[in-house]
Amino acid sequence: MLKKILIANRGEIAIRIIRACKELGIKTVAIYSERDSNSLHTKFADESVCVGPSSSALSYLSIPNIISVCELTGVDGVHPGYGFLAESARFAEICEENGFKFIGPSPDAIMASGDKVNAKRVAKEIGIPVIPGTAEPVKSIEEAFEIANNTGYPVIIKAALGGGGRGMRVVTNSDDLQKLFLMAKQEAKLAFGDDKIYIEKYLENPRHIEVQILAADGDAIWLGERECSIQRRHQKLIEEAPSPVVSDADRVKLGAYAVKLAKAINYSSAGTLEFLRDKQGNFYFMEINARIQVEHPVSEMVTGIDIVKEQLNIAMENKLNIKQSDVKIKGHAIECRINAEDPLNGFRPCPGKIKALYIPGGPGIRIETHIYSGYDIPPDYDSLIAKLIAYDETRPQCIKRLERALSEFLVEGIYTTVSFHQNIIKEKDFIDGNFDVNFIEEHKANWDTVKT
Ligand code: MV4
Repeated sequence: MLKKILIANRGEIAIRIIRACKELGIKTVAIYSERDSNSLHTKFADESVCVGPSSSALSYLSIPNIISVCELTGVDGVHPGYGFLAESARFAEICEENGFKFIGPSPDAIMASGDKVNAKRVAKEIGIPVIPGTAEPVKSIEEAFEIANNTGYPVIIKAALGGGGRGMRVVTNSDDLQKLFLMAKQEAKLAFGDDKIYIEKYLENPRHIEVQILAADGDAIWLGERECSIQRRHQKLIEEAPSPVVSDADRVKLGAYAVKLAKAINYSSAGTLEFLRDKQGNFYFMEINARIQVEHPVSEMVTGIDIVKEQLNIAMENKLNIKQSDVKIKGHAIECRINAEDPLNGFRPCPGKIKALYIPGGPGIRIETHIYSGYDIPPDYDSLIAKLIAYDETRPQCIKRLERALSEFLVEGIYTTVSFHQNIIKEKDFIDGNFDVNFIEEHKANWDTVKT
């Protein structure tokens, strides 16, 4: 039983978790940095405790400070949200060692997911398609040449502990391989403390499609996919469910892959499996995200399942209370991530005071945000200020609803990416569902609200 939990996060996701707890009768403890003393999550929680100065490293990432607050307030669990300590196997382990239930996967499952080469090897072993290339870390330059010659150029070099686009290098011909191989190794060592790297065939113009799962005690179910190809510099901007290009047969196939892999690594809690889809429509498993994700609401809208409540339930009962046959995908949902950034100035972050605010509403509109009129956005953290989610029966209706809600969104005092989203959803290729991960790069020249 969870009577009281600590939320090791801030912003909209801390509020999302507090809301789920309130509805389940679980008491909440918020933590905050000195800079966040006026942040909304501190007001919504039953208790809130300062864990350090503005710097994340000394507050939201300080394991000793957070564990001290757990002890001080007598919680029996910790929800990490996303980012910060969400995928730290060490943090999950320390929580458990001190008797605080970690509301997420086990340390072993976090580690198995965090090592991309390992996840890929396991996937391949159980018959899930993976991108051609190495199944083991590449040790020598000779080996790198052999793999690249076998798959053919271009190839991509990735860090085993990278993910999310960090530490990647595309190699277009054999002349560049040695140099980029050594650079990638060095960078991986610096960024991730581990120089393990691997090589894959580079897929041109892929789509990023991910599958939401819930798992507990050897059991797992899938909740459909999310289309996440609309992104800029590896930051997702728009996510939707279902994907405009995934057929019912594909969905069942992807779901079966996801469940099989979740069981193979004994995964528990909510998680996501990322796939790339090539131009021919083939799917390849890429990596596992061992956390609740920013874009989870679109899956919630089309399934009617509260994924955060399910995470809490799994942590309490160590079993799933939903059967696969209960999961039905209905309607269409699209999420826009609204950032405090200036699209006319290279998406420079724009912290500062919100002078006036109108938050859209009406039928089929859901907003996840921590901002309010008078709130001073601190410069120290992620620039996400709101998620606008539209839901309707069909994709065309959903786009019209989203357009209507974006036009109602009023944030004065700072620059936001609302206008940028208005540009995106007006593009014919977006409306037609005809896009891939290069959509923004290929279309931004058409938009008068964007300068990079
Ligand atoms: C790739 C790829 C093409 N071929 N791997 C970027 C994020 C990281 N998770 C993997 N990524 C990619 N891996 C191969 N073999 C292209 C990307 C990629 C990408 C993937 C998903 C979403 C946006 C992307 C943007 C650029 C490149």
